[in-house]
Parts: sequence; structure tokens; C-alpha cells
Amino acid sequence: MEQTFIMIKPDGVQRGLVGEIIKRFEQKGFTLRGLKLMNVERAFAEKHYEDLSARPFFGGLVEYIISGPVVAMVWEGKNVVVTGRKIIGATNPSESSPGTIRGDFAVEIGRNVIHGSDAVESAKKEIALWFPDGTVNWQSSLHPWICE
Ligand code: DAT
Ligand code: MG
Repeated sequence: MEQTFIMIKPDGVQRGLVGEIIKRFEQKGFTLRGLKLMNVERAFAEKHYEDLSARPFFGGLVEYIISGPVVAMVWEGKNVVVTGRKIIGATNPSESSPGTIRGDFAVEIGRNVIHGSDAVESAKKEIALWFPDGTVNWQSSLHPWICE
């Protein structure tokens, strides 16, 4: 089953949005497979965003991610990568639709509350980086009421 990596950024944690964000993924019908609150070291944040290392905003992005604890999660479900991106909304909150997490809770690209993997391949890479000891394999008893 497809999995994605979701991270609530330091502003989302500070603003008390952890429960609200988890609720949206739970209520959609996705399954939580991993969850941890953690502080991220600079080198780790640089590794997570290594594809963006040449971009002018890279330094500020890394500073932001290490500025406070983040919530790292793995969510599982049908098409969870693409659907997760839809739940999150466009990268720039001024372009994110109302009803999305960024559309509802953010105004600036540099404080956009949440990260989600952009493809199945990057999800695998990010899950391996953030959850090197693996995740919890379980199935909700509601599964047959959510999936055919
Ligand atoms: P996303 O987080 O939607 O996958 P991304 O992978 O292109 O977007 O960029 C990662 C993060 O970097 C993004 O959430 C916010 C920041 N960022 C992206 N483009 C930016 C820009 N033009 N100016 C400032 N920050 C930017
Ligand atoms: Mg991205």
C-alpha cells in the first residue's frame, strides 16, 4: 500500500495545529503508520531538502526547519501521495485553496506549516531518512468501511 511522509513544521507545532492536521488525514481515511515529535539537526534538515540546496531560499528554509520541534509522520492509503498534497495545498499559501491546510492556516511560503512528499519515489526516500527503524504495521478495524 502506498505511503507518504508528512511533517508538521515548527510553526505548525508552535501554533497548536498538530491535532487539526492529524484529524484531516485520519478523517479522510488514511492510516497513521509512524509518528514522532523531534528536533532536527542542521545536517539532517539539509539532507531532507538536499534537492533544493542551490536555491536562494535554502539557508532560510533550513533555519526555519531547525527552529523548533517538528512532527514527523508516515501515512498510508490509496493514492496517499497525491491526495496528501491536495490536503496540504499549493506551496505558496497565497495560492492554496481554502479548505487545504496551507489555504486555511498559512499566509507565507516561508511559514507554510507542513511538508508532504511530492512523489512515491521521494516518499520512499524521505520515510527511510526519517524512520530508519521502520514504522508500525497495523490495519484499522474500519479498513473494510473505507476501502473496497
Ligand atoms: P513543497 O513544500 O510544496 O513540496 P518545495 O519542495 O518546492 O515545495 O519547497 C520546499 C519548501 O521550500 C516549501 O515548502 C517552502 C520553501 N520554498 C519553496 N519555494 C520557495 C521560494 N520561492 N521562496 C521561499 N521559500 C520557498
Ligand atoms: Mg517538496
